Parts: sequence; structure tokens; C-alpha cells
Amino acid sequence: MPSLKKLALTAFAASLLGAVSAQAETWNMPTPYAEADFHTINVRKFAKDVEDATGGELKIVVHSAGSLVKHPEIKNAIRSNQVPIGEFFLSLLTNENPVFGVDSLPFLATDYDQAAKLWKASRPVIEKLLAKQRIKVLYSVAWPPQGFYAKFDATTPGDLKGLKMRAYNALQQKLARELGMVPTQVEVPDIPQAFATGQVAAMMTSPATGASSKAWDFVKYYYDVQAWLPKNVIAVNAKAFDALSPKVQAAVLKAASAAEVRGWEMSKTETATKTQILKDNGMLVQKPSPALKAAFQAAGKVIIADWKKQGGAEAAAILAAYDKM
Ligand code: PCA
Repeated sequence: MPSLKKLALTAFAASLLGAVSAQAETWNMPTPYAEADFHTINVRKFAKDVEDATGGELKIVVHSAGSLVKHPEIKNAIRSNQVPIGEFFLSLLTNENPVFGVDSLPFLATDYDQAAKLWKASRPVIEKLLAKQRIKVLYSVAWPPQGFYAKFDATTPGDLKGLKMRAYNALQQKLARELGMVPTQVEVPDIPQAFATGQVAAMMTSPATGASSKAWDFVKYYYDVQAWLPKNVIAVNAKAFDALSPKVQAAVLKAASAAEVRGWEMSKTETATKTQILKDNGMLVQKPSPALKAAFQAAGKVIIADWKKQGGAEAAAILAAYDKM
């Protein structure tokens, strides 16, 4: 029989432990895109799944549209543990290392199957590079295929010359230059303003971002180029993750794999529904002319050749793994 004193001590210890384990943790999560964006909807569901599965032990508070941390700073905010978790556009990091831009190479992977294979081929390398910055990848979701939006009809490559194009990463800037356009880096929340003020007259993005930006307010033409499917990454600070209990870690990882599967499905649905919304709002949705497509493809070849040179052994390894799939 345990002594009363011993029992009381055990109960005391248990209550202390209970108090510790029940202590809820709150994580602030900056994301770049608007509330209605499918990526944000998916992130919110992920956060809810984590909260439900941990009985509220980990609560993730989502701050969308760059409201807590501006998009270009989100990755470094995670790295420095200024925030424990966040979402960013992977190829925004192309300037750090070309390998981060593999999903934005023109015409390398142009549909969901190919994009999924490319993610599988590149994930180990990308995870390793981010792990060096003490960043752990949780999941990644592709945007719908990228098309070309323009204020003016672009039938021949000559129509592009001198056009000011909004860009979202270094590879797109190069592509624009290759096609004779003049690129300017603009974040999604600033797109309508950039068009309204004449800072840009064209862009390359998904039907999802075209619809959420109400592209019909400022451009008439949409060319369904299907050039590539870039991705967002949801990542945590490794130290913050390691500090979680094993049970909470497992819940985060489980919710993350579910979010990855769900996100890719949502993305596929978006492609059709948002292209229809562009049409419904009076935009001229069409396939690019053979001459325009050929110009994009030729420029894409130059981009890929450059990328291979700059990406070295890691880039070659990703392409070799992708080719085998
Ligand atoms: N939308 C984001 C990234 C790719 C996309 O489809 C953007 O335009 O910045």
C-alpha cells in the first residue's frame, strides 16, 4: 500500500504535469495571399485540423495577405523564429539558389501529373537546402498552370515588345526580358494598383490569381499558355517544431500530408472554375497563337539552359530523377 504522503506527492506531480501538457501554445502564421484564395482556405483547414487533433494544445493563427509579415520577408521570419510557421512562394527564393526555381522553368512540367513528379524529384534537395536554414518543409501545393494576361491582343511575338510585365520571381523577370518585355516585381495584393497606375500592362499567372485580382477590371486578353505550375511551401522553424511534444508533432505532420493532398485537388478544380470566371466577366480566353507559343517556348529553352548552368550538380540531379519518373 502506498503511503498517504506518497499518494499525495504523486497526485501533486501529476497535476503539475497535467498543467504543463495542457498548456496551449499559439503559433502566428503569416501567409501571402488573400482570404478567398484556395491556398489560404487550405491553410485554414490545416490549422483547424491541428487544433482539433491536439485538443487545442497547438493553435495556429493565420494572418493572410501579407498582413503580419510581407511576403518577401516570410521565409527569413521563419528562419529567425520571428514566427514559427508560414507560407511562401518557393520560387521567390530563386535568387538564393536556382534550385528553388525548378517549378518555374517554362514548359518543363506543364500539367498536374508532371508537376507532382517534379515535386517528388526535387523535394529531397529542396528540403535539404531549407534544413540548412533550420526550416522544415511541411507541405507544398501547386498553383494552376500559368497563362498570359495582357491589356492588348498579343498574336505575334512582336506584340510583346516593350510591354511592361508584372513578375513574381527572378525567372519570370528573365523570361519577360527574353521576350522583349520590361519586368517589374509586384506582389499579388498590389496587382490591381500596378495595372491601374500603368506600372504594368501584362502578367503571367494562374486563372486563380487572375480571378482573385479581378483581372477583367484591367486586362481583356487571357492566353492559356500552361507554361508551368509553381508551388507554395508551408514550413516551420525546426527549433519550434522540435520543442513540440511528440504527440503534437505527429498531429502537425498528419495534418500537413492531408493538406498537401487536399491542396492539389483544390488546385485542379480551381483551374476550370476560375478560367470560367474570367470568361463570365467578359475576358477573351483563348489558346496562344502558334507563333506566340513558339516564342514562349524558345525563350523557355534559354531560361532552362541558363538554369542548368547555374544550378550545377543539384539541378542536374533533380532533372535526372524527374526524367526517370
Ligand atoms: N499566383 C501567384 C503565384 C503563382 C500564381 O498563380 C502570383 O501570381 O504571384
